[in-house]
Amino acid sequence: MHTRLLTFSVSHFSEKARWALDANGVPYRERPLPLGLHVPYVRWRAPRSSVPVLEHGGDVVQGSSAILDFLERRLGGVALAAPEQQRARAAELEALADRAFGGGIVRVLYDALLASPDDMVPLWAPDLHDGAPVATQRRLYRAAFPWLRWGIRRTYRIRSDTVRAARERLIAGFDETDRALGGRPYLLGPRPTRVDVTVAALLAPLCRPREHMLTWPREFPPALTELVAVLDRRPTWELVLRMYREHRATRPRAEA
Ligand SMILES: N[C@@H](CCC(=O)N[C@@H](CS)C(=O)NCC(=O)O)C(=O)O
Repeated sequence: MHTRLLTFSVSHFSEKARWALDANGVPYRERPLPLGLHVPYVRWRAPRSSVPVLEHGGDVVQGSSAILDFLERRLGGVALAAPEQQRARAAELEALADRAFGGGIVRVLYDALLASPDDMVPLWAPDLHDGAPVATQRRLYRAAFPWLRWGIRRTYRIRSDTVRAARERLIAGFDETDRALGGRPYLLGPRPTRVDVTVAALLAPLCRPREHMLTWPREFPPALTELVAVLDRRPTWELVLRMYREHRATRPRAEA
C-alpha cells in the first residue's frame, strides 16, 4: 500500500511527522511541495492548504498530531506512544508545543529571516542530493521572493504586535516545558515519546541541532540572537539538542 507524506522541506510540523514515521520504521515517500503552488495541490486532497498531509492507501490525514495518532492507531507505530496513564498530560503538552513553539517559531523566525533571500532560499530549496533541480528552484524562489514574502507575512499575520506576542508565548512555553521536565531526561519520564519529538522538531529552526537535515543560518539577525541568548542552555533547549543527537542521527544532511 502506498504511503506518501506531503511536506515543505523547511516545515517544522512536517519534520514532526517525518520523525515519527522514521522512528517507527514505516516506509513512505516524501513529496516536498513548492511553496505557494502547494495551495491548489493540497486543497485538492485535504480540507486546508497546510502540510504535513499523510496519504495511506485511500486515507488522507492532515495535521501533524492527527498523523501521529493515525500512525499509532492504524499503522501500529507505537514507538513514541505516551504511556496509557499519561495520555491526557501528553496531549496537553503536545498542544502547548504546537501552539507556543510551532506557531511562535513561524512568526518570530520568518519575521527576521524574510529580510534576506540568502537566508531563506536555501531553506526552501535545500540540496538533499535527491536529484531535485535545486539550482532552478532557487532561481525561481529568488525571482518570486518579494511575492512570497508578502504572501507568507499575510498567511501567518506577521506584524510587529503578533511577533511580539509570539515571542512572549515562546518564552512562556519554555517556562512550562522546563517545569514539566523537572530534572528528568524526557518530558514524560525516562524514555522519549511523541511529546519530546514534537518539542524537538518544532524548536529545531531556533536551536539548530547539527543533526537536522537542513543547514540553518549560523549567523542570526540581532532579534534572533537576543532570543537565543534568553533561551539557550535552558533544559528545553538542551532537550532539543539531545533528542537530535541521540534519536535523530539517521537523516541525510542538506547542503545550504
Ligand atoms: N497544526 C498543523 C499546522 C501545520 C502548518 O502550520 N503547516 C505550515 C508549514 S509549517 C503550512 O503548511 N503553511 C502553509 C499553508 O497553511 O498553506 C499541523 O500540526 O500540521
